[in-house]
Amino acid sequence: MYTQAMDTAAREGHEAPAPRPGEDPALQQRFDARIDAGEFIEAKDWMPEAYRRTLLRQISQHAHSEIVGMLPEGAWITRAPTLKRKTILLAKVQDEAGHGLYLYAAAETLGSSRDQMLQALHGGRAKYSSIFNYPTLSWADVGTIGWLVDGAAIMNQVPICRCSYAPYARAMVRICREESFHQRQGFESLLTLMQRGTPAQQAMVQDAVNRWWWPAVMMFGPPDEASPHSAQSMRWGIKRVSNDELRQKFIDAAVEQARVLGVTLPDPALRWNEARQHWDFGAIDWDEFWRVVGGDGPCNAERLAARVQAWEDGAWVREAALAHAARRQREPLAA
Ligand code: FAQ
Repeated sequence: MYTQAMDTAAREGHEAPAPRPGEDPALQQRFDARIDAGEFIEAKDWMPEAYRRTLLRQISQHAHSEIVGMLPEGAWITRAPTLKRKTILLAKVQDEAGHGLYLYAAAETLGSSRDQMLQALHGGRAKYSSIFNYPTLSWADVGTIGWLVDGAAIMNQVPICRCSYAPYARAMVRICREESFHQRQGFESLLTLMQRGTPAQQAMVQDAVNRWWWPAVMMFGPPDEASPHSAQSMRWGIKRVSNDELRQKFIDAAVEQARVLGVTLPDPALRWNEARQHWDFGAIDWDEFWRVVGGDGPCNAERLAARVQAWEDGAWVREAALAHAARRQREPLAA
């Protein structure tokens, strides 16, 4: 279900941007031909500056999302209802940290340092996914994040395993395998609450689904016609499937899963469309999306403050690691 075909929407009609001053048109043509032939680009290969910048923007935003994404669920580690659930949640949050590290490492191959990327995040200049600016109010939110947020993340990320930039594509293979575990543990946790829980626990699940559904639908980004980067990113094989197509695939999958869980999705306009062979859905509140992306969501300030605090609290660890590395260089046997 989450391994949709990674063949791509047509690239025709998207012209490559003109070479920038100083860029050799012959190199540009060779690059375009490699992209058209479906070849992967490696870190040391020539690439247009605009391609490099687009990748750096997307990969660093993605890395920040994984790291900030640890916070909403992390808040429940001390309150997980059983030791089993606590262990699973600890492992999941730790996985997200690992994803952030693979992605920062992939972004570093494009010439930016981790410090620069983190400064951009901490200074409010870099984006991360809108979804992590919503609060986790109950235990059911943790299962719902696994089901819907990881579900949306996989839908979006499986096609990136075939991104034209090889270091990003390689990082995504492992990330997608782990995300798919995350999605299933979330679904299983909700299923347990729905099938073996009390009416109050079932109501808690429905309440969580009501709050997370629309933010999850928004995760795929603005509609295609309002997405400034999509056309060029599709042309370059960075994006393989459009925002709207992925959103539709996600909704189609989630409707059936909601039926199995026994929860209602909070969209009265959801209706099967026989002609389209897809579920029609209601209007998305794009004002809310842009408000949250712009910094004015329920938890933006709290999330950023937590990341800055963690960075400051970790300063002594970084200093100690650097001092240790310097000592090993000076005295190789001292380790
Ligand atoms: N939130 O022209 P487009 C996860 C921005 S990881 C905030 O369509 P693009 C794992 C966009 O950056 C979730 N901003 O842009 C997990 C751009 O702004 P800019 C993250 C958004 O790049 C689970 C502007 O709007 N996943 O969940 C959002 O072609 C559970 C115009 O948009 C990724 O990052 C948004 N939702 O397409 C962790 C996947 N959507 O840069 C913990 C990789 C759009 O011009 C717990 N990224 N914007 O200032 C992508 O696939 C793409 O970057 C998109 C956006 C699809 C997100």
